Amino acid sequence: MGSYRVCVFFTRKFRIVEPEPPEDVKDAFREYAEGGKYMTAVQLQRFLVDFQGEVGASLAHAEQIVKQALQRHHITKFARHNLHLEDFHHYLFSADLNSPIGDQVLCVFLLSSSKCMFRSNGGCGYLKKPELLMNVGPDGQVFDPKAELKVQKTLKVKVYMGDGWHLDFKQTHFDSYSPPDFFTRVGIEGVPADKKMFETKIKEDKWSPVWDEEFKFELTVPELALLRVEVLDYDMSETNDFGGQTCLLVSELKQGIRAVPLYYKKGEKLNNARLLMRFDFV
Ligand SMILES: [Ca+2]
Repeated sequence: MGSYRVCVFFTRKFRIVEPEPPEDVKDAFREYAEGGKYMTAVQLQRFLVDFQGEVGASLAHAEQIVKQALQRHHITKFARHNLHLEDFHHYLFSADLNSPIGDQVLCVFLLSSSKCMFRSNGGCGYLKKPELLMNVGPDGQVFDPKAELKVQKTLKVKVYMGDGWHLDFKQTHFDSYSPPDFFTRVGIEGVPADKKMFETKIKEDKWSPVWDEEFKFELTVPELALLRVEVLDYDMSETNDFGGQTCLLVSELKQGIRAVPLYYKKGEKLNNARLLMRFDFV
């Protein structure tokens, strides 16, 4: 009898509860669907241009997104051509459809060596040196990262939520008797003045943590700034367990609400684990 009860308890503890879309997503849906129940491709296009900063986003592109976002429903016959709030959220939280950077430059931070590896279209490449480093002043002076620099850009980074770990890891991978206790580290690697690291709160016993926390980075040399993101499972008695990481070139970062895929330490992509984040330059 006793063991039966324990078993039931575990089942309950391990159940995956899908969090609902964050308020920002609901607000954006309300605004761009103009109070309606569905968002049309035309309204989505306006969202892409205004909110996501994708100035060149065409209607055809928006229609393509609607099609892809609806694919999960397997609607065939009476296909609808607009998005429900859940579809809109699904699109935003899809690492395949809504990545935070272009295809060309994706860099993965290798914690062990403190080096950045850049992947271009699946292959490996090296980042072109920012022009700043190649410019030589009229008197032959070169860029000095230690000189007093003015803030050029402020980057606001919001970490809404995470999901997908339960598909990439065993139930007992992080903690043996309960779901993981995830928190996210968000930081800037760059010139000394720009380096900074923040942490979200720890969300106990959640496979799909919701943080909704915002951090601000004042950047003096945004050209050299890398945004580092790392998810960890907090453990009181041992070292925290690694839950994925990424490293994004700030100059390549797309504004707006984005799905951020995560990588293992050696640079391989986690199939499902990802974060929903927002980036804004002010
Ligand atoms: Ca833990």
